[in-house]
Amino acid sequence: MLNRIDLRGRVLSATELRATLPRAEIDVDAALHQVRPVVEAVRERGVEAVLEYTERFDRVRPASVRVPRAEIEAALTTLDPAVRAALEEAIERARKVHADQRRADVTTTVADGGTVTERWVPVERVGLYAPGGLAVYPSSVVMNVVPAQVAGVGSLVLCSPPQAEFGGRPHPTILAAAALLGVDEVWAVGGAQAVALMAHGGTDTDGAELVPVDLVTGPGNIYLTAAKRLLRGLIGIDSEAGPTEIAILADETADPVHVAADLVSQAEHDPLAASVLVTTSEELADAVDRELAGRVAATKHTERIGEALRGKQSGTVLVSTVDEGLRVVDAYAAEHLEIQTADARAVAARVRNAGAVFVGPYAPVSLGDYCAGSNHVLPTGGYARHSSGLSVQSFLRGIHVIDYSEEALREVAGKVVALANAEDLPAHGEAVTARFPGGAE
Ligand code: HSO
Ligand code: ZN
Repeated sequence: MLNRIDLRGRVLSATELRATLPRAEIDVDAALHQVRPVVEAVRERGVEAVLEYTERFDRVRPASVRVPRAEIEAALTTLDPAVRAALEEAIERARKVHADQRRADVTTTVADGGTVTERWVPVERVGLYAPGGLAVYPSSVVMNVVPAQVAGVGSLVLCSPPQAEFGGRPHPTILAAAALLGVDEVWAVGGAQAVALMAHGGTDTDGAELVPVDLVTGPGNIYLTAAKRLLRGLIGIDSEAGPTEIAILADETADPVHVAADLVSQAEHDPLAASVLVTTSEELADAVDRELAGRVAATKHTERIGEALRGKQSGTVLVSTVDEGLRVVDAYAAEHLEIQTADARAVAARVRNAGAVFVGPYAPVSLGDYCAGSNHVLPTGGYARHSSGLSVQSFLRGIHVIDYSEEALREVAGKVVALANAEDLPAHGEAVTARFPGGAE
C-alpha cells in the first residue's frame, strides 16, 4: 500500500535525502491571492464582511459572531461525562508539564555594578484558533490555551468556525473545552476571516467589540496559514502548520500491528497527511503493508486514510542500519517521530530534528495528541529543523534589562568608543564620553 524507497547501499547527503524522501508540496503562496481580498474586506468592513464570507464558506449566517458567555457554560450540560473526564485529565496533564517549562528571569552580573537581566513578559492579548473542518478539535483548544495561560497571558480570544447544524455556533465540544479552561471570549468565525478579525478587531452586530490581538496561534488549513502569512508583522504568529505527519523509525523488533495502527491514526486527519515508515527490516515493511490493507478497509475514514497512505507524501524507506535510519529521519524532520527499535531510548536520544519524539512501543502519537501532557501543535513540513512546537515560550517575550553603575560604564567606556569609531558612528561614542567630562580613564 505504501510507496517504497530503497536506500540500502546508497550514500546520500542530507540535501539529497531531503529531495528523495516523500513529502507533500504545500503551496501557501498560491492561496495568498485568494485570501488577500478576504483579509482586506475584513479590515475595511469588519464583522459585516466576516458574515458575508461565513455565509459563503461555512454555509450559515449567525445573527451575531460573539458567542454569549451563558452559551459557553451551557455547553457543559450536554457534554458526555466520559469526554468531560478525558478533557479534564488532558488539561491537568498539560498544565503540569507546561508549568514546569515556564522559564525564570535570569540576571547576569557582567562586571562589578553592571547587570543584564532577561525578563520574561507574557504577550498581552492572544487569539487562538481551533479548526472545525474535516474534524473538530477540542484537544487543540487545550493545547493552545494551556501554554498561554501558564505564560500569564491576560486576555484570550478563541475563534472557531460556526457550524450550520449548531445554529451557527462553534461545535459544542469546542465550547465545552473553552468552559473547562475558563475561556469566556469565543467568536464563531473560521479561516482567513478569523485571523483578519483577530488582527484588525471589529464590532459585532450587537455592539460587542473584538479588541485586536498581538499574537495568533493555532493550526488550520492552507487558507488560515496564508492569512497568518499575510498578517504577520501586524500580529505575531506561531510556526505555520501544514498537514500532519508521522514518521516511524523501526527495526525488526517492532510490532507491525502497532506500526500500522499508528501510521493509519495520523493519516486520518487529512488526505494530504503523511505517514512515513523508515525501517531496517524488509519483513517488517511487508508485514506492515499487509496489516495496513486490513486496517484501512475496517476503519471509519477509509477513503481519506487510503488517499493519504497512497499519496506521494507517504511511503516506506528501507535502510541498512538504524544509524542510517537516524540520518533519514533527521533529514525528514518529522512533526511526530516514533522510535520503535531495540533500545529505543538510546536511539531517541540521538534524534536531532523532530517536532516531538515518541519512545518505544507504548508511546503512540495518539497519546501525545490528547493525554501525554506534551503539546500537539508541532512544526510540520521540515520546519522541525529550525522551529519548536507550541510552548509556554511561544507566549512570552524576553526583555533584556540593562543596569550599569557609573563605575561599570566607566570601565568599558573606551571599548564602546573604539567600536563606535570603527563603525564611523562617533556620536555613539560621544553619548558615553559626555558622561565623563573629565575623561573616562
Ligand atoms: N495530530 C494532530 C493533533 C490532533 N490529533 C488533534 C487529534 N486531534 C497534530 O499534531
Ligand atoms: Zn492526530
